Formats: sequence, structure tokens, C-alpha cells
Amino acid sequence: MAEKETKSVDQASVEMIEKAAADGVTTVFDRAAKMKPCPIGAEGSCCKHCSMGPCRVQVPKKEGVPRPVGVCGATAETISARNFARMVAAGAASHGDHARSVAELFLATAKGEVSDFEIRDEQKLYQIAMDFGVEIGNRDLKDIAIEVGEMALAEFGRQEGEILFAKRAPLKRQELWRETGTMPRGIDREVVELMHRTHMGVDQDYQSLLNAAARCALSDGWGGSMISTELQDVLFGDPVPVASQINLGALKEDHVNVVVHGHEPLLPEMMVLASQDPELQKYAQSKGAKGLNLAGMCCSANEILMRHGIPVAGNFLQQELAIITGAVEAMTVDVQCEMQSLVDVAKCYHTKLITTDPRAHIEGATHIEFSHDDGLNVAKRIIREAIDNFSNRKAEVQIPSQTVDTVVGFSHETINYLLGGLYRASYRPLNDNIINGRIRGIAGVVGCNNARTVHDDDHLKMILELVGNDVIVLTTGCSAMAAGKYGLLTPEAAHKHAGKGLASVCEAVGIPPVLHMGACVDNSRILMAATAVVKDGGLGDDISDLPAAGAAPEWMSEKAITIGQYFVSSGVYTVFGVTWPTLGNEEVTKHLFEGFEEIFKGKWDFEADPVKAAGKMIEHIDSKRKALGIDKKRERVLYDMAKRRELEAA
Ligand code: SF4
Ligand code: MSK
Repeated sequence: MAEKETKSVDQASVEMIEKAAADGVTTVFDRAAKMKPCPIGAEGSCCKHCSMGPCRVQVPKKEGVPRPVGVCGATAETISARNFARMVAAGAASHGDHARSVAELFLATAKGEVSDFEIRDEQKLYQIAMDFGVEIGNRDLKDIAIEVGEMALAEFGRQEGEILFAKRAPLKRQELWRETGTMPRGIDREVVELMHRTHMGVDQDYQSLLNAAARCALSDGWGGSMISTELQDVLFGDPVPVASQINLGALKEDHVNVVVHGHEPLLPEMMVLASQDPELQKYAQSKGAKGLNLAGMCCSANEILMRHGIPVAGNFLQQELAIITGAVEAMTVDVQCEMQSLVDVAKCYHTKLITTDPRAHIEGATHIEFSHDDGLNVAKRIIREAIDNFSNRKAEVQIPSQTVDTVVGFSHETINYLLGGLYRASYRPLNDNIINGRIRGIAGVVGCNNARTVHDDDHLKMILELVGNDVIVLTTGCSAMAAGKYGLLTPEAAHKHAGKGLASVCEAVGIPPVLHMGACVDNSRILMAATAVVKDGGLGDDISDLPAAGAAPEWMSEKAITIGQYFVSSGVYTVFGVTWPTLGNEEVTKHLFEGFEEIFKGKWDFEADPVKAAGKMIEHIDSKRKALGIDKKRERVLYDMAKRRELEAA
């Protein structure tokens, strides 16, 4: 890791940024240096919700100067809250629409309408069926699956009542959502209503807008994202720990390289199958390559990494850099986090950029559309195109040597099993170690990379500070990949980086101090893990009682705001880095940072310095330990037989 670099701390990325400069290729790092963010927009003080604007409503710092309002009279608070709420709506819509695709495929699979997919995890299907209230009895698995699929799809169009997975939350939390009017009714309904409320001249009370945003975010965390995670697990298998490799060194000079980029794992699953097809392997060899090499990028990478051990080429800010190696024959993209610049970068090399989703076209890219009923053939066609492109390499191939071993795939069920064993799977050992102080608390560190800060640096600094202070870290998305590149996703990292207490637990169980839980939608796994800890007892009766905190130190996507908001609405203290979208308005920021604590017992915070942010998280964790009465380190009491007898007699 090159600490002094200003663009990335990842040496492989630095090498490719230099190659890009030598090749005359512009990257996101160059554009970020050139394009300064608009200061009024960055702080959320600009409204362009109607054509009488855009209206800029920066609140003057001096007293006595009148506060500006928009042409329609909208106050700075309304504008700031509306902008924030629209970010939540967009993020929830993205996860919801991803979930809809998964639910549609699931139902088609259950009905036997598609041949390339199957139900792999029956246990999980039964669990979902029970949560949905579907009768199991002696019914055929197929009938149960069809009913589950239909109910999952109906969650999007549900108009009233409560989303079904909300029942999974601790009872006290469900009560709080009902009391505060934030229990989500349906996935699409909350997004549509929030878009309506933020239209010109509708909801013009910032607290009311923010409450609606909180409800919409919950329809993602306990709705869209949870449906994605759960049904993907049933279709593709519940992740279990698997070893693999991460970073640009995963690309192979003498192989046909195909990079799978995006978020939905439907086509990537087929790409994994197709890449193992002996005929296609032979075809690659017939074109002079040693074989086929599949690698992932962004959250698609997380999906096929944790289920199949497919190596990861990189995270968000490395998507252009993979092409710049000159060794990528094809890059497929589906939805979310794909930079339009990939087309221009690909043109400088020989890479075929292939869009695969009917909702996401990119001008200048080749479009080969994925379809449920022809998934494997589409994947094979893409791989054939890549093989045919192998001989077209034109630039010098330069692949950074960096690639790091990782262990990934810690679903919430796997953690349960690892901690408690097959016959008494439970979170009890985790709770006990939190209570006895060996583990100080739990942190979820998630989210993107952001070209406005040094690539991966904030993730690493924050995670190292947390694990060094005995806080176990659960991670997803691009943050997980940053941790992987630094070797933090291996059991050995416990000995190297964790505090004594955390290290002793990790070593006893054989787990890393940083647990990779999957892609962005899999933040729902963190909600489930937190709920399991609550239900196991001894640490309060709500998620907000736990010594836990969340963070996205390098966030950039609207989805990250939605994720953060559903953590806050679920009772978690959540701190974001880089920048904060309501900084222009004190009242709105105060409501999110303080007011929400009174409503949700969870709140937002912003801290650009990742070490200071980690310090705030630890402070919060300690305050929760104190409230639970477990703040004093307890000596381990070893009971001998005499003491046991005394206890029994008492
Ligand atoms: Fe301006 Fe009001 Fe229109 Fe927004 S909705 S652009 S504040 S006039
Ligand atoms: S890919 S949403 S940059 S985590 Fe999920 Fe990474 Fe953020 Fe995209």
C-alpha cells in the first residue's frame, strides 16, 4: 500500500493510474481533479423541482440577514429535506427494482418455466415460508415455492398493512415503527409516495418529509434488499466461507479475461457456469489463450465471490483500471455503479463493453440482453464474443501483480453455525464475548469508494481502528473489497490487527476480525445478525440497545444514503464520511443527527476523518455498554466443583 499517494492507497490501482496517464487515457481520478463540486448543490441548498427554479437557498451565516426562500416560498429546510428524501427514494427504488427481478426469476423457477435455474437452498425456502405465514405441512416444495414467490412479488404492489419481513425485527422495534408511523406498507408504495411528497408544493414540513424518508428506507432494508438477499440465497445457495483472491492481479495475461460488473447476480451466475464449459475452454485454447478467466467487479463480484470463490478484480474506483490493464476481452455490466466513461476507456483498448439489462443501456456499448429463459445461452454468447476478441489486444498488457488471499461468505446463518456449531447453532458465544468484554462491540462498515477522497484509505483506517479496539467488523460492498485487498478478510488478520480480546475470540473460532457479508443488498444480513444478537438475550431487547454502530466512510451512491437511513430507522448510530448532503441546513442536519435519536433511538452523524469517526463509533458502543451495565471489564470466573455444589445448594 502506497500511503503517500493522493488518489489511492492500493498500489495496483496506483500502477494502473500511471499506465492510464502514459496511455493518454482519462479516468475518474482525472475528472474528479478537474470538476469541482458545486458548493450549493453539495450542501443540499439547491432545488430544481420545478421550472421556476433552480432556486438556491443558502442560509446566511450572519444574523439579521433575511433567510432566502425559493420562488414558490419553499424554505431552506423544506428544500434540504426534500433533496435528502429524494436520495432515499432513489436508493430504495434501485434495491427494490433489483429485488423485483430476483422475485420474478424465483417465481418463474418455482413454476418450472425456466430451465437454467433451480431451488438450491430448501432450508432457507422453508424459513421464508414460515416468516411469510405460508403453510408447509406435507405440501410439495414446488407449491410452497410458488406461493412464496407470489407473496414476495406482491410485496412490491402492497398498498396497506405491513411488509412481511418487518415481523423479523425485534418486537420493540416493530412497535416503535407503528407508533411513529414509519412501518412500511409496501415497497413501491413508499418510493412513489416519497417522490410525490417531494414534488413541488406537497409535503412542506421538513420533519414530516424526513419521517417519510425513514419509512421508505425501511421498505428497502426490511423489504427490497431483504427479499433480494433471501431469494438469491434460495436460488444460488446460502454463502458459506470460501477462500479466494482479490485485486487486479486476478486478471491473467495468457487467458481470455471476462470481468462481470454490476449488481444483480442473475447473469453472473450463468457466466460462472458458462466459463466452466469444457467446449468454451477448448474454444479459448483454439484462439491461443491458455483458458478462460472470470473475475468480478463491484457488487456482482461480491455475489459470485461468496458463492463460487470467483476472484475479484476490484471495487468501484477500479472499474476503468481493469480495462487499462489491456487484458480484458469483455466487461459485462447490468445495473448500478457503472461509469459511462467505460465506453471511452474501452475504446482505447480492445475491450468489449457489454450491457446486459433492458433497463441499463450505455451509448456506444454492445447490448446483449439477459433473459430468464435463455440465461445460460446468453452467457455463452458473451463468452464466445470475449474469446473472439482475444486476438484483438492492441495495447501493451500490464497486469499489476497484487492479489491478496481472502476468506468471504459469512451469511448470518453461517456466523450462527460457526459460533455455535451444527447442533446448537446460536449467537450465544458472540453475546457472551460481548458481555464479558472480549468483544467491545459490533460495527457495520459498508459502502462505496468516492473519487473525492483517497481510494480505500478511509475504509482501511476506520476498520483498523475498530478491530484494534476489539470491535468486530461486518462489511459489505466496496468496503468489503477494500478490506480484502489489505488482507483483513483472513483469520490471520486477527493476530496482526485485532485487539487482544477480539483476537482471542477470532482465533478460538477461526474467523477473521472483519467478516465479509456480501453485496449492497446484503446489508439486510447485518440487520438479521443484529436481530439475532438481540433475540439471543443479555444485550437489551432492541437493536438500539446493542453496543453497535454503522458507517460508510467513502460513500457516493444514493443507495448508501438509503442503507444508512434504514440502519438509523432500525436504531443504529450511523456515521458517514467524505461529505454530508444536508450540511447547508442546520435544522435539517440537527434533526437527522439529534432529533432522530429521540424518535428512532438511532441517529446519523458525519465525520470526514475516518479515525475520528471510528472513535465516535467506539464512544457510542461504550455508552451502550454502560447502559447495559457491562461497561466494567469482568474477570472470567472459573467455577470448580465446590463452587458448583454451593450454587446447586443455594
Ligand atoms: Fe424553486 Fe420552489 Fe420550484 Fe424548487 S419547487 S425550484 S424552490 S420554485
Ligand atoms: S458497488 S453502491 S459503489 S458499495 Fe455495490 Fe460499491 Fe457503492 Fe456501488
